[in-house]
Amino acid sequence: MNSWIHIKDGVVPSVCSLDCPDQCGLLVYKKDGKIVKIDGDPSHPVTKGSICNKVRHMGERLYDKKRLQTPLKRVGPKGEGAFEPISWDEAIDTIARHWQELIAEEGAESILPYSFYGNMGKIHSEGMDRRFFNRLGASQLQQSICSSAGKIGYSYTMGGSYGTDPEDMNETRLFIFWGINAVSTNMHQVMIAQKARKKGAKIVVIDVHKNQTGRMADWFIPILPGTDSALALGLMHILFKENLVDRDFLKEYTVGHQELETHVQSYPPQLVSEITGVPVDDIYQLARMYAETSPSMIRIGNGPQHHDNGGMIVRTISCLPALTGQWAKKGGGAVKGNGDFLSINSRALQRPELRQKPARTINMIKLAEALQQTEQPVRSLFVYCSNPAVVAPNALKVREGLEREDLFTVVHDLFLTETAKYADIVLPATSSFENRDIYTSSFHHYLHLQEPVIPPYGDSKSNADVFRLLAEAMGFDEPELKASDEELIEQAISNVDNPYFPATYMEQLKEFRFIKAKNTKDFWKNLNTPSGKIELFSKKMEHDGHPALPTHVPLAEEQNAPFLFVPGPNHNFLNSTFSNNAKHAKLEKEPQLFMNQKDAEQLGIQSGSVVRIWNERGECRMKASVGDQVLPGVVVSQGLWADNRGSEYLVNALTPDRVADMGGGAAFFSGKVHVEKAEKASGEKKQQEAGTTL
Ligand SMILES: Nc1nc2c(c(=O)[nH]1)N[C@H]1C(S)=C(S)[C@@H](COP(=O)(O)OP(=O)(O)OC[C@H]3O[C@@H](n4cnc5c(=O)[nH]c(N)nc54)[C@H](O)[C@@H]3O)O[C@H]1N2
Ligand SMILES: Nc1nc2c(c(=O)[nH]1)N[C@H]1C(S)=C(S)[C@@H](COP(=O)(O)OP(=O)(O)OC[C@H]3O[C@@H](n4cnc5c(=O)[nH]c(N)nc54)[C@H](O)[C@@H]3O)O[C@H]1N2
Ligand code: SF4
Ligand SMILES: [Mo]
Repeated sequence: MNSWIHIKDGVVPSVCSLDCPDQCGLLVYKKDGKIVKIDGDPSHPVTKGSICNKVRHMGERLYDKKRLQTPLKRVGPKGEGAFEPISWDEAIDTIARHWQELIAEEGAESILPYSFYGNMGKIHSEGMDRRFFNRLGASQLQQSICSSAGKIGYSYTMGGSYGTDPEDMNETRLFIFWGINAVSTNMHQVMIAQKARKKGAKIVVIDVHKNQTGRMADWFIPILPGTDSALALGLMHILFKENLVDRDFLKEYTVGHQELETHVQSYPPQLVSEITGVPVDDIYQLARMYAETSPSMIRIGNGPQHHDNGGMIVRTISCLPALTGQWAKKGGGAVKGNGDFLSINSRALQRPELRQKPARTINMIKLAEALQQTEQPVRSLFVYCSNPAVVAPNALKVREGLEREDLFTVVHDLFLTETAKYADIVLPATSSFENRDIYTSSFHHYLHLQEPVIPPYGDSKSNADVFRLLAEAMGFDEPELKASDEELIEQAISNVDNPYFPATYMEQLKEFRFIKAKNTKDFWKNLNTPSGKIELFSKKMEHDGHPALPTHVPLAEEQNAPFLFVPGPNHNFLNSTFSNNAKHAKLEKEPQLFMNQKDAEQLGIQSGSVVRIWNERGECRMKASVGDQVLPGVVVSQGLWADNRGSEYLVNALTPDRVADMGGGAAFFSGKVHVEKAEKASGEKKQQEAGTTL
């Protein structure tokens, strides 16, 4: 296979590995063997040479002085960050010895792998690691933190993550960005919409926060958090009542349209307006615009599904395109995710048969609880591609768990993250530019090959290499645990049981680097739902304990605090990635709490006032930004910040670890908080005293 490692000076192709829908094709510029510039690959059919600022500045992260170069062992209290370097031999031996003892005394289920998608590469995020933990017999992790509620909700209607092809969206006349901050989180979707807008297309944004995406819209519709099902049902009410639906399409390609028509009579615009905060006239106007403007596509974001009722919200919104027959129009429909067009042979990659007996599954949202349970306790945690001390809900409780003296924690990462500070052993990870891997996008329809661009940094090792070493140290001699990255790729893309998967062979991947899913055009005519059709009425949902028809379900009642708190991601970080890199933190400046003028006046808060935000789970401090960006009763912050200023920006100190209605998903945005004017940010005080900045 190719490797660009030995090219000292020149431009080589690559792909972005971050957990972002766009999955951009990249060109990496090398000088004297180092990466000096990262740019977009103009030959990529969707991302077309443009990339975000975060990755433009990726070099600062790759060569950041704080990047880990050797394994470390802890020499101070957990959480403090005192470590000293050790060799790989010592690190791997220490882990293997601990695990052998634990397995003998308490069983392999006392070991919990904790990972997410800090690197989206299939081989390194769900390849050799899975084989190893299957063979070990460790507890399994339900990877529910991101989009699982929405994915399940969408799948009830559409049978999986299948939606409109972004390459057809130049035809689209109406874009509805529904709970997606696309300017920050899906920039190529915005570029496509902006281009269509030049030909007359309209962009509508429905969000709880008028952020940069809302400001770019032709029409911004503010909505109360967790009420989107009601709005979608109100739109359906009008579409049926005014006979704006495509009855031929409904008859041929859906099940349950008659039941739905009767059902939505109980969502009249007046009631919907009271639930959602959207004026009655706007509900009528949006319904008529949706019926009259075609093709239209709804880009469903992750925001609405980070609520207690998030699965049902996405389930409900995903019924809309069928009502007006949008699926039959080029550039019409919806996208929640497109990942299933390129699902690979995950059985061949992960080898579930290596597991000798079933093991429990722990939901990653419930990490705090899992670390505190005394019956069948978790006694060892292996964290990779994730930073739970910052990103997991109820984060102070997570940190309490990580402090347990009887918990043996290993963290594999590029940096000494907040989580790594609690580890007994820290292992240095390569960046994706140092690895070989394959990537599939959740937005466009391309499979990518990544070949190594630079050699491993310092003594760092890739995820797959670490698990190969651990397998050897544990005395596992199955050949599956010795396979090379290239063999893993080969297995992952061979004999794929997916009609859309391109007949891809290594040679083609090497030649073209990105290959498109095939025959996706009329996917909606033959779906993976029980009926094969678009299911407006779903028996499967009923069977799973949900209403069979789309329904508005109110948020769980929390404690008696006045504000719903929506702490989403920000522009310059990728979840907590980059929050520890000076360049990106500087671009982002500091987090703010957006609040409505009316609420602020009552509390004597002005823009720039430092506010204390708290509930029974924890407390945060940041500056207020007062205006009309959010509705009364709602406060919004952006960014998952590293502990640059103590933990005062740790928004997950406040978030609930309740599980959403579907897929074991997270309810980050359904928590309630109190807000009051504070004296000064405590970190700011400390910084002023010490005269330091980040
Ligand atoms: N720059 C940047 N890009 C990223 C990320 C990042 O951290 N930074 N993270 C990546 C990841 S892992 C993901 S999952 C995606 C997430 O990206 P998005 O899909 O954009 O999801 P969020 O930003 O979580 O939320 C989207 C919007 O939903 C709004 N919202 C919250 N609750 C509701 C609601 O009840 N109804 C409505 N209508 N809107 C609501 C929020 O105000 C926000 O503007 O982005 C990816 N891309
Ligand atoms: N309050 C609030 N919390 C949220 C969200 C929110 O909107 N609001 N969003 C949620 C969502 S959608 C998501 S997806 C999660 C994301 O949560 P995480 O998946 O934990 O994402 P990151 O914070 O980016 O952490 C990824 C870590 O992986 C490391 N890493 C990168 N590449 C590799 C590699 O190849 N090997 C190893 N071993 N490590 C690597 C990075 O250095 C980084 O420390 O956060 C969730 N948390
Ligand atoms: S983070 Fe997203 S937009 Fe930025 S380069 Fe990567 S894939 Fe492209
Ligand atoms: Mo995510």
